[in-house]
Amino acid sequence: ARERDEFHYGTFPEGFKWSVSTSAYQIEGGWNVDGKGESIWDTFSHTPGKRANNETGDIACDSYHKVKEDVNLVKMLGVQQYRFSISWSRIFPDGTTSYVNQAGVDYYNSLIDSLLKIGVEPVVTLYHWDLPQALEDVGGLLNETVVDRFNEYADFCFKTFGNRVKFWITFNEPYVITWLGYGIGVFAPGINSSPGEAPYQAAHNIIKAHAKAYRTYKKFYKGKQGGRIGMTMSTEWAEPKDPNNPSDVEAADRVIQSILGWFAHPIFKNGDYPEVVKKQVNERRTPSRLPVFTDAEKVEIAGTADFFAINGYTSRLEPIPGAIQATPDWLKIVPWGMRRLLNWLDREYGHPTVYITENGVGTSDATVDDQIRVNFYKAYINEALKAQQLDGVDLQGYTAWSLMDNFEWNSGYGPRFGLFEVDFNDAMRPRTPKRSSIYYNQLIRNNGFPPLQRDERITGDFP
Ligand code: PNW
Repeated sequence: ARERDEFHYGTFPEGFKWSVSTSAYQIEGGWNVDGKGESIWDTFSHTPGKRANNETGDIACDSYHKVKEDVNLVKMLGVQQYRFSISWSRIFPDGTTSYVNQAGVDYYNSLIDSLLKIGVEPVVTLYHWDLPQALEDVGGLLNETVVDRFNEYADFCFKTFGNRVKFWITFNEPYVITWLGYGIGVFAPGINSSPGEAPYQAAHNIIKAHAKAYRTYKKFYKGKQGGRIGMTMSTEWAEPKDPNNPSDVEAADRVIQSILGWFAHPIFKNGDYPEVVKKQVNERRTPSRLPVFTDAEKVEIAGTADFFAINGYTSRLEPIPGAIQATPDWLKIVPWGMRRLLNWLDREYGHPTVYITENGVGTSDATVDDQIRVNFYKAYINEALKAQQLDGVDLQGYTAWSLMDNFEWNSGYGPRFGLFEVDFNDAMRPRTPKRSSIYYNQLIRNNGFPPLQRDERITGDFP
């Protein structure tokens, strides 16, 4: 059927950015050393019963002590970029600028400098879910003052690292932050809100904080530093049950609008939530849980991204014929969903420049013989190539999640997403290349799938 397209041979345009990603809490460890303040993930993971096997990120991959090792892995892959995140409370232990923890600044300086030395461009996420606990204590993302606190933190990072960092991401996946953290409470800070106004309030403040930091960068740094800044958003692809039935298409569209459009519409369009989302939320409950932007805020928010950064892993509509269940539970392997998602946002947001800032698959064991991940990357990246070459999506970069096995949030160390295996039973946390790291390196050297590779067909049985 339509989803079983031919494999497409071809290469990405010159200058395409291959990248690989991690986040601070998932890899750094060193949760209480050298003056670092606690974050909501420290608190959450120290609360019994919140994660699989009560595992924590206290040590994780011990990356705080392993700059050299990590940079060497990045080098082995041959990527042009490395996307990592800064731990806010490692820099500002109580979340405010009242005290700078120099050891934290030193750590990121050394990471950035080591990357530049091997010719790899740092891509820095400012917020990958680890809010300083001190800010949570005064209401966290639900308190509007977080907008100014985030802006001050971002300003400091631009000032301190911006002479070397030219690619900034404000927030990682606000949808996941808001629903998992403030709606159903399975992620930090574990707020289970009913009737569910908290996710909307948190989202509102995230969008304002993002916009304020963008404006700060543009006004004070962009001119002399010449970098770019955006927000990483995520969604599953929602496939209409019957693509020829307009009401099915509309229903699937609503799903994407309420996950991705919730954030992308204000930023890429008119500074406000999508009409379908407003209608849906406003109708469901009175008074509405959806906060309202003032006209001045709309003006400040609209147009605050220099590129569209998207994380894509999976697709839904029960059941997608041929979808393969992977690890974790929510991840079903549907490579063609990536192509459709890229096309959807290309059309919806007026042909933006797009970077895939995460894509990957977990396995339930630590094996380095990870043929399933090889097949996954091959199939998903090939669909991304089709979107770029056949459909004209302005895709300029692709990022694999993740550089190495790490703390997979409330699933602990069960799901393994790494291109490198990490032995969490060994105090030295040794890293070992998996088969997929060798494959990814080869793909990067080829810049895709040149026709020469014709004999090398997908052997897996992905849809
Ligand atoms: C991402 N979904 O989250 C995060 O950015 C990473 O920190 C995380 O390790 C990675 O995915 C793997 O889980 C997502 O339901 C969580 O489609 C859920 C979804 C997507 C991304």
